[in-house]
Amino acid sequence: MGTEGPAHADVPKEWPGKKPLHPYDAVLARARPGWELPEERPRRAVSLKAFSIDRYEVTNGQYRTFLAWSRANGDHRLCHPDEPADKDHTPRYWKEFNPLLRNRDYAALAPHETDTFRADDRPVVGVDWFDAYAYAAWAGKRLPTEAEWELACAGREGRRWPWGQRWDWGRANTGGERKGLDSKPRGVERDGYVYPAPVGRFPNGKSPWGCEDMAGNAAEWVADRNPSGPSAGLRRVVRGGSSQDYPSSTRCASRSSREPDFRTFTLGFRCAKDP
Ligand SMILES: [Ca+2]
Repeated sequence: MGTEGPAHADVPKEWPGKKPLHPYDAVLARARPGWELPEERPRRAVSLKAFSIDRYEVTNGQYRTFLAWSRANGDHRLCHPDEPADKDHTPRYWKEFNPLLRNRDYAALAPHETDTFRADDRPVVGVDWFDAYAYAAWAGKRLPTEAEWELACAGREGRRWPWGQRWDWGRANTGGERKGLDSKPRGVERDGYVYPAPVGRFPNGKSPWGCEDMAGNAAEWVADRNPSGPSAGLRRVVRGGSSQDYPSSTRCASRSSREPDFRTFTLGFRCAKDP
């Protein structure tokens, strides 16, 4: 285990058969209260205006409709002003697979099918922040702010994960289980999905607001820059973790950021809307 302190209460101190603790245990253990990562601090109250937010991540099927419109019209007037000229909004994995996914050893360990990143009922991934912004505007919506996203995930009671305070492998599509994070043998994909699952496949993991797949499945772009404020950075914030992240990275307060033109097979989005 790591040096942070005693293991999280949800993590057995010893595996069956007295197997020593795996280093990955420390990753889950950070979910303990008070062990939040530095970028999650300080906690502060934020006042929000009324808003609505999507129940599901935006799917390939929904995005396909937008893309057809975008290609037919070549109209980028709704797009973000910083978007590169004549941008192609096609998701990356509708066109190609990156070297990691083409790697034979990786594909054997984590196989994917042609439809894994293209099926209508799965979240669209391989979209960058400009794609997400453009889709939301086309749909008459917008990207949620980071604060809106967190409220929709954690509720007013500030849940650690969308369903509550304790980690539960059956409530989200995350990673980690193949590394032996729980008492199952290493290599078992306990939630059934290495990559994004069809949206809404884990209804027991819904948030107090009824939003699904906020923990895991596709990680989600939000509107904010990171860092925010007067010296705002170029990167945009990503929330919720993905199908390949450890449970600690799928907490409602967990956050990361990426350059706005970054595309990967774990990253999608959902939309919000003013009432
Ligand atoms: Ca998600």
